[in-house]
Amino acid sequence: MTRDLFILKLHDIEAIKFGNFTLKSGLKSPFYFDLRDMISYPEILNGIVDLIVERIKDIDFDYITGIPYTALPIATLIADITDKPLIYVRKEEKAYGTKNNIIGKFSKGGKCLIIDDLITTGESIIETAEIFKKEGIKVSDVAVIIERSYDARNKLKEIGFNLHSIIQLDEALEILKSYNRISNQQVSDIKKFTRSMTEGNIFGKNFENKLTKKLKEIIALKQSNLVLSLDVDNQNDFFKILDKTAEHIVMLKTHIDTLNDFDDKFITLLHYYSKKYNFLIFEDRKFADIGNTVKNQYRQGVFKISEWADFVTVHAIPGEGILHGLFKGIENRACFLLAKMSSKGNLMNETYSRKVFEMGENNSELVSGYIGHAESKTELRKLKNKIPNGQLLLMPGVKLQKGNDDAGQQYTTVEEAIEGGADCIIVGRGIIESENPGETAKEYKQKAWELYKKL
Ligand code: 5BU
Repeated sequence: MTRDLFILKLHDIEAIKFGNFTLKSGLKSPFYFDLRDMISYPEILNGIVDLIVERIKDIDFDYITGIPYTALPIATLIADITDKPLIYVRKEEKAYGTKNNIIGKFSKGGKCLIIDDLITTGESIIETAEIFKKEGIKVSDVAVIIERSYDARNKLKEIGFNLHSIIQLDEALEILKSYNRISNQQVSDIKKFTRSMTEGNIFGKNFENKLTKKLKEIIALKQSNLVLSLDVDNQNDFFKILDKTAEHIVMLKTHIDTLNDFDDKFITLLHYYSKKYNFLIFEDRKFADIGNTVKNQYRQGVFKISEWADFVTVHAIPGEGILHGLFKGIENRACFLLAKMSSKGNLMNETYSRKVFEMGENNSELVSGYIGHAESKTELRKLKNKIPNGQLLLMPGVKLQKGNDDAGQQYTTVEEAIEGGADCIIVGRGIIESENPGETAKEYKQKAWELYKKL
């Protein structure tokens, strides 16, 4: 079987899929590989075995192994053709008896060729090689079917392993494109995605800080994308509404300086609710001064925001000094940068938003995501596509119906927001001015979650 035909067949059986997939890490990927079912198609299985046998014919090795589960049957067939003994590492550690983690007969000093189906980070290959090493088995060559990332090759090289791949991701994309299975746009989206994964997520910086992760966990756990903006002027109304809505929200957004009767008890009660109902606290302070000033505004004064708010909002306009001023010496806090406001005629244009994303990407340990708004899902999607992987898009200016208020606020619908790529919707008056805020919050939550699940 040729490599072209092999890739086309993988596409036919949906072992290679294109669309919008959420990976285990929560990242959204434009493509997905799952080669597990390949073993049930004899023609494809034989095809790949032949391609691997051809690829490894000049390599010197004594044993062969496949990483369970997918690569193990493949390695078995190759062991038969090449007449080499098969050994493998058990997937679950043995709980009793001799701690024999390698199955099969081998002698110390032998050299083992590792086979795997996909390589992304190289972690599972390295883990397997370590187990072999402990038992005196050497590894210097690794053969994989699809090489998804280039950094893995370099990483393996650094530790003295040669990687032999049947096909690299870019080659597979070219083949599929030449047979009109995917468009030029899809190819460029996938390349953009893998580039940002390689640069940002796997070996170097992780664009997902601890608080981003926590928020994503709460979203998944509470099956909600709802952030409530509880803009009322007194504690009594505040806690009355919170009591009815807390179970539905992932984050509570405050404008602490609009409360007429703020006192320390407010913070104590707010914390009680956030623990009881598992939501994060987000003070929409919109800091916008030089680093030294925001440092004091954040820590001092009546509100001492840094002591109680998990997140704050920050304007990128003063430059990144604002982030360093805010968070220096402070742990477990992060912010959302304002990328595109919801108010009519705001001056944040595309170039500005792009620069904001750059600043957020360079400071991902402090920036969990962005506030962005667009009138339609197409426009919002354009914004979303520029957001670094792992960071979030929160959208204000959302109501059940489109419209405006009399002070420049523009509303679009839950559908436009979620289908355009918002990870959370920020809703204020749509909920707090309703007759029954608890029921309305539930309605927003369910509507958003239904749409979000379908993406
Ligand atoms: P509303 O009642 O749903 O319109 O409230 C929206 C909230 O979100 C309100 O607290 C605003 O200050 C906040 N907001 C916004 O509406 N638009 C923006 O671009 C940003 C914040 Br940033």
